[in-house]
Amino acid sequence: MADSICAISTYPQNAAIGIVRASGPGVLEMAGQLFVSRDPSYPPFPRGRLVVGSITLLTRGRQIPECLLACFPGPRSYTGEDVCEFQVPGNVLLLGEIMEELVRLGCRPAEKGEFTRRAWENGRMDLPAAEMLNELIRARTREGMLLAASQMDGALSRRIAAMRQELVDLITCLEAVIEFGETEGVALDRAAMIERSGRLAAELNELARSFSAVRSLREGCRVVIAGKANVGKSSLFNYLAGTPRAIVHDVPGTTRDVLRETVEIGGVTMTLHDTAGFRAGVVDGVEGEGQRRSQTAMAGCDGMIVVVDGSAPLEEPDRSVVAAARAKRSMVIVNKIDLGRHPECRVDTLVPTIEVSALVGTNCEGIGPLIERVFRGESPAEGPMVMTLRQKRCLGRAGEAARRAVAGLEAGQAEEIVAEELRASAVGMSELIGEVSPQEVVDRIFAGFCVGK
Ligand SMILES: Nc1nc2c(ncn2[C@@H]2O[C@H](COP(=O)(O)OP(=O)(O)OP(=O)(O)O)[C@@H](O)[C@H]2O)c(=O)[nH]1
Ligand SMILES: [Mg+2]
Repeated sequence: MADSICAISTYPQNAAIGIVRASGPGVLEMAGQLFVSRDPSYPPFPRGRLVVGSITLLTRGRQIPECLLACFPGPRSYTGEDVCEFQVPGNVLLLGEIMEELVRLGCRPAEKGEFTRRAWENGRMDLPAAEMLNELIRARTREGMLLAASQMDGALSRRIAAMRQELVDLITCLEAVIEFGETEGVALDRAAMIERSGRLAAELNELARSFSAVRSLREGCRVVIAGKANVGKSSLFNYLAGTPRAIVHDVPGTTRDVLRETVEIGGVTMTLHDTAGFRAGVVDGVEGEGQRRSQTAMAGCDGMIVVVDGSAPLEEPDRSVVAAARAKRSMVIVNKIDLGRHPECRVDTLVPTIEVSALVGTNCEGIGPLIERVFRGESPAEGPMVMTLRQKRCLGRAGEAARRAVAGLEAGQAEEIVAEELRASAVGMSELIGEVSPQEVVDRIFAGFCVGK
């Protein structure tokens, strides 16, 4: 039988309210020992209702007034076990004292995510829903938070379970042919089999694709501001960040480290990266290292804002940065137009471009709408979506195996081999919904949670 656990579930900082939670055998009795209800008819405490009273710190012989207690007898509780929650004035020392009392009465401090792990182990929640809960807690963008919330209804697991049922049917057909093909003349309808497994593979593929569509919504788009040295990247970075975060200086090669600032522009959440400018011939020293960091940032980003100096001819570093940007979502800002427009500053017309002066402010109000147009994430379709890398990998394995099965069927491979691939696909699906789940995978998932969740 599981032991009993307790944890401070609120952020460990003095606040209006703090919550200590306990789950496992005996916690309702412990609550009865610690909590004195204002209403003398309790305990037993009513299910899920907040009861007003005080907490007795038994070791100190003191009463803490203005406390609330909620009890949830298992199995209809968050963890599936008996659960109690104390809501108390949010002093960290007080929360610690309550923890000590609970430990003295038989609880042990919970590990990260242990409440939710128990919920999963007791069938109160499937693995994707537990992951979504963690995404919801950890989301850094509003869109990501809302998306995670919308994914907690178990739709992904239901969809996967339905697909796996279809796979099982296909495998059963193949097994019948393998078993009775020769003796009883059971024949395989290959065309139908190809059609059905092809549809499954396509569906898996489509689900896996939803991962990249939701990623930028969830994490915010990573956008690098790049270009030649001294063109005004840091000036624009500061303008967009709304704060003089980066040093602006007339000496080329001012910025060396990559500076990051998360901003919301026109409803698009993004993390802007200001980078060291490129200068032909500079490869060594601090500036050379800065340029290498710029290259790394450019390689790893989702989108780019290229800045060029509109008052000067386009040079080599400009051209290669524009070329790198073409492979991504990107836009060009032609800066310094207050100094006049140089006829040889012709930018690739395929990339959306705006001409501004960061110094004077000319046209800067047009940057936001362009950013919105270029970097707004695709709105993910309705329905189940894949939101964690683990889920995507499981889907990837399931999808690849399904595609191999289709290829095998088309190439006239033996039923045994095709059935093996379909079984591999089913394993990927089972892993995704957590029915087959290696210990270390589960450990890793719950280690990503907060203590107390
Ligand atoms: N005339 C004019 N000067 C500008 C404009 N934008 C920036 N500058 C000036 O250009 C110089 C370089 O600006 P920064 O923003 O530091 O340029 P940077 O691209 O970050 O430069 P590095 O970090 O060295 O690569 C500064 O003196 C700015 O004041 C502009 O629109 N017009
Ligand atoms: Mg700079």
